[in-house]
Amino acid sequence: MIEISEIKKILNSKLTSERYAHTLCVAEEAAVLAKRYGADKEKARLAGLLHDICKSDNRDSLLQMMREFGIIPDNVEEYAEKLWHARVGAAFCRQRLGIEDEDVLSAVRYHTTARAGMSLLEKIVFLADYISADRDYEGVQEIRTAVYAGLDSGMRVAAAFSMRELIKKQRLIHPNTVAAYNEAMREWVTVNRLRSGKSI
Ligand code: DGI
Ligand code: FE
Ligand code: FE
Repeated sequence: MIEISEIKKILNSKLTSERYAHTLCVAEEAAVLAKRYGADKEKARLAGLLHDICKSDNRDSLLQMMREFGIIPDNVEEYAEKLWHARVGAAFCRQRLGIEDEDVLSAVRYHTTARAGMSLLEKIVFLADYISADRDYEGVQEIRTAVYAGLDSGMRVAAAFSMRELIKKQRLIHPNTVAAYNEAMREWVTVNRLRSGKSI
């Protein structure tokens, strides 16, 4: 198993200083959320550290790694280059760092789009990325409050925020992003129906 100190050295050399600082904040937040919500703290810290490992790579090296790792962009990824670092990052962790923990690898892979049926660790990394200490975008406080109220409310508020932002910016929406939103909302709609006494 690769040592954390070795991983930090690699991250420090691959990432811009701002992105490296973000990575440390996400690792810290993921560990806090893991403790709060009963996940493995060290796995959460590791996945948080690794989640943006390929974020500072340029387009050419991302394309090169996609070829090398056999990643074929789907018909949304073709039009959304910001999604590439997550899939390439997970493959990099497996192929170059020898990370074998599938839950850690999929937390890296799905940290940008999210997806339906996420594991506890996947949700924790996705949400930690949204609310880490370095984040100061408008609306972050509302998401922090929702995440600390519960993982389900966190997923609902974060998924809805993603959808609004993507539409506002006229970007394509990945099917995994839509599936995560629908899953988070389905439960909410059901609870509200039961509360209001409606059957459908
Ligand atoms: O890497 P970070 O900046 O820490 O954050 P991230 O990996 O969550 O997001 C990277 C970008 O990806 C951000 O600008 C939002 C965008 N994104 C997330 N889901 C989708 C998406 N972009 C498109 N086009 N479609 C998506 O479904
Ligand atoms: Fe990212
Ligand atoms: Fe990130």
